[in-house]
Amino acid sequence: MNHLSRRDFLKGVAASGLVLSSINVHAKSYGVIERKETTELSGNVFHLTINKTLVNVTGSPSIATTVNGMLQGPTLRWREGDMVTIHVTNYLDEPSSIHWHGIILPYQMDGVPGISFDGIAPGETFTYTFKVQQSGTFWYHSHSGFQEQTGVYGAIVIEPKEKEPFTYDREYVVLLSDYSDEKPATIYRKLKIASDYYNFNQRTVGDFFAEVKEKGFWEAWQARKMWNQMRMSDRDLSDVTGYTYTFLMNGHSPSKPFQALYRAGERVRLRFINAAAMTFFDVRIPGLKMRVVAADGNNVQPVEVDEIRLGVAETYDVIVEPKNSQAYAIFAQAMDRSGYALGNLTTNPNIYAKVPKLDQPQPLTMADMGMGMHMADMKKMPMKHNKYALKKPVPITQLPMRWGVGTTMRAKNPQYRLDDPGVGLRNNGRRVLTYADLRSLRSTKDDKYPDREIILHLTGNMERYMWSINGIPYHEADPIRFRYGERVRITYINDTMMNHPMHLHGLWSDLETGDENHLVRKHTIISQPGSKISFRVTVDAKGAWAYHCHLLYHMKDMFRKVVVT
Ligand SMILES: [Cu+2]
Repeated sequence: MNHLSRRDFLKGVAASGLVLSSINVHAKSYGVIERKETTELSGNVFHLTINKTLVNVTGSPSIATTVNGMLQGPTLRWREGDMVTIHVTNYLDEPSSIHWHGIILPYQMDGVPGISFDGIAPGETFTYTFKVQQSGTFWYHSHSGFQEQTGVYGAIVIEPKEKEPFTYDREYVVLLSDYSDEKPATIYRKLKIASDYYNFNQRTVGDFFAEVKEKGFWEAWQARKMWNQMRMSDRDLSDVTGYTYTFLMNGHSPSKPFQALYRAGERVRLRFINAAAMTFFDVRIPGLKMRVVAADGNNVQPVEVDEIRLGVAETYDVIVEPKNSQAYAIFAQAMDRSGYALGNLTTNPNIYAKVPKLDQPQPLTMADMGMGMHMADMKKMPMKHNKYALKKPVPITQLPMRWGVGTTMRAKNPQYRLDDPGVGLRNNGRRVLTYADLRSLRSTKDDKYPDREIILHLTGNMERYMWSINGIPYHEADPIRFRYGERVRITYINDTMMNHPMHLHGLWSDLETGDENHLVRKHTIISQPGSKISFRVTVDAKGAWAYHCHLLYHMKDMFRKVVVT
């Protein structure tokens, strides 16, 4: 029930002149519409509406917020070089917005309320218009409140001006998301009360004895002691899990999987997009190799893998060549193994692939806590951190830092771990894509060398579910200032036990993956727990930009405004 604030009440009195009729003042509602099938829209001019929509994702009805009544929203197909105009009308009872994730555009068109524009008030229309200067797979989502969790997202496919360096016969968007019948505000409140509310993977006494058997009592005891001292759990992989989430692929729950049809002999391009609020997905198609051809919309040197981890907001394009008219499962496990999204790649929609079993969840290691290498982990994980160091150091700009109640965790010995597939994917017998595998197709040999470096600590207090950058939450932080034309190297030190998918708006992030001549261009970079990672930014767009962790319930505080002058 909406509660009528005193201010609204008085406004109503003034407007109507009658006390009795003022009771209707809050009934300003645009109603609830029925869910429609997701479709594709193309051209230069688009009309989008944001509506409350009745959906049934989990078996019981709930109210989602959607674009054009679709969960997920319509796929927008643009052409590189075109001017596009998008009219967005907000039929919610609260402000809304659409942000075009990874799209290079003037900052006033970026769609972040409070930074790019004022947001779209209820009943109002905002018109976005900009020139499309890139191609590939991207997505859009609301940047207001928790609307992204409840359905305001969709795919963007941009056709390139020039021929692509690969060919295919057919393509599908494969957009992954997480849906809950619980209200996002309720989820957030529960996390604030108990950060492990949704985590049912906690350790048992039996686990400890299994560990003793494997490692010997002393080592097992030491490891447990350390975790306890840090008041952390090595089973805390995701804040929000399959306990409340249903994982969707193109809006389909696993009980009625998304169907991707193919004909024998075809090469199929799959455009994977992680549009989830909180969930990292590990994607594989048992029986098929995936040839990765693009990361975050940018072409890379092709690499064949069995499995890909998609952090929240990342995209990967792959090409697969299914054989023998078989049915294949497109299997996207949540990182904590509490559930999966599912698709069926098949020649016959009546034939379903066998669904693989969920992997066993793996605990975090001491390396994930930034405690350097445990002997047992050392054997498992190749270390080549020298490769990731800057050849010639540059001046470091010191930014304000606050250690205290908001920073209960600290990585003592953070390492570059670009060749680490991450917790849950190590030594699983499959070829898993890592950042070290990514090389841009274009040469970056002649790109400007960094002028300076900034170091950002990703910080938090897990028990109190507080998140921040350099120990300072957004509402207490000064903007980060960049000079137009400079090239900045940014290094993250992740002092927490969570993966944070960090997204810098408006400017590309050129990730140092170990090959100086082929830095890979991304818009979202996963910072692994307890690790270090560096990328470079050419500051080529003036204005104010948002910069934040893309986990929806971290975003409010693990956020900065970036000002380019
Ligand atoms: Cu985060």
